[in-house]
Amino acid sequence: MLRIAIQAKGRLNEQSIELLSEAGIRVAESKRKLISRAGGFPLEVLYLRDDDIPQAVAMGVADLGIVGLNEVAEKGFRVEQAMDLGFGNCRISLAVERTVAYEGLDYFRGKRVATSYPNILTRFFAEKGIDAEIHTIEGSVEIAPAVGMSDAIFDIVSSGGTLISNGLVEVEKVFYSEAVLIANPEMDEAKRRETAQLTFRFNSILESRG
Ligand code: PRT
Ligand code: ZN
Repeated sequence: MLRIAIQAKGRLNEQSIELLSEAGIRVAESKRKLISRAGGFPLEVLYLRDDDIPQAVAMGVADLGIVGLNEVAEKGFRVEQAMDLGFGNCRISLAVERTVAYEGLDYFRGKRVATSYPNILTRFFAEKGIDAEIHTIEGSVEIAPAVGMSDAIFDIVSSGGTLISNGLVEVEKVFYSEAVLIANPEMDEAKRRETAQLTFRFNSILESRG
């Protein structure tokens, strides 16, 4: 039987459950349970924090996972990217204070940038030959410039409202993300066949959504 890890609570939880349910898979919404047996498909659902999903799938604790591509790219665990799921769209962007006269990436040389995505940002700056100071902080990254902790931030943006209300402007869109289905690379043949049935159902749903 396949086991899929989904976010226990948060932005991706509801749409993950909805996708499964549209695929004819009944999933308990009980967020207190760590694991539950689905109805309508030979599947177990494991409820985790999104941060832990790439590792759980890489280790084979779960065969599959639904998680933001941003988490997959940041964590760097070896997983297969089975399909894009068309929800949870966002980007990770560099933003500076409104008062800065921004003229390009050179601005970031020697600057302090606060982020929860240090690996993605390190790769980006290395590619562009920018030497900046990356400060990793968990949560409330958007307040770092105002409190003097950083000169800029690298954070998730969707509507842009959070940046505006913190006096920041988005200056570089670096990484585009959406929810993806990831798979353990060492699944056996039987599990691969079950996964193919699942992705077939998911693809039909995404097509009908248009
Ligand atoms: O508890 P757990 O660790 O599981 O959850 P979490 O708090 O780490 O993540 P959660 O639930 O906030 O987000 C889960 C995933 O949703 C992310 O990893 C992204 O893939 C995706 N996603 C899509 C977003 C957003 N949109 C988003 N807007 N994640 C976070 N945000 C934040 C953003 O950081 C900003 O501060 O929402 C705020 C508002 O954004 P604006 O631009 O709409 O104002
Ligand atoms: Zn998280």
